[in-house]
Amino acid sequence: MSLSDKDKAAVKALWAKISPKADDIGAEALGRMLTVYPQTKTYFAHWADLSPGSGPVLVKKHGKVIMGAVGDAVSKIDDLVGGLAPLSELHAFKLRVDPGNFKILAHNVIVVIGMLYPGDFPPEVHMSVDKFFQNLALALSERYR
Ligand code: HNI
Repeated sequence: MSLSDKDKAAVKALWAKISPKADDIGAEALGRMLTVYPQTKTYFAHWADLSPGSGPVLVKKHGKVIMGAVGDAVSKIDDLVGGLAPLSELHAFKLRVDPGNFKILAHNVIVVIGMLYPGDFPPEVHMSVDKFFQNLALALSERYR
């Protein structure tokens, strides 16, 4: 399921369009993941309080961090495994995030892109973006083996 040149072009074009709003997309996607898939909250237990007060502030801050890494991955689209190796290492050995969760977050990001940019997200683009996130999730899972 490797990315074709057409997939790569579609992902880069969409990213160019949406990246100015990456922080908002990240916050909305992370917030939805924590609400809709509450099992993912366990990894953020050290944030202590995920609701009212400080919750949204931390979600916003971390949504930005995650989307920064997604943007970085877009720039390394030709070598996601190599480009994301340090991040894979961190999630595998330090954070110990079950790699199944990468697909859950990717799903939420895709939902939010579709919500905010319906006109830029026809099925063909959706498919290329989905493939990109599948590859990103696979690259992040690399160091677990
Ligand atoms: Ni993730 C920290 C990127 C998925 C739990 N994560 C980071 C950092 C980046 C990042 C960047 C900051 C690294 C650093 O401090 O050097 N994470 C990504 C990306 C994805 C992803 C690109 C997938 C698209 N992370 C997930 C998922 C979970 C997750 C699915 C858990 C459900 N990540 C964490 C946790 C931290 C983290 C926990 C540490 C947060 C903190 O502030 O302590």
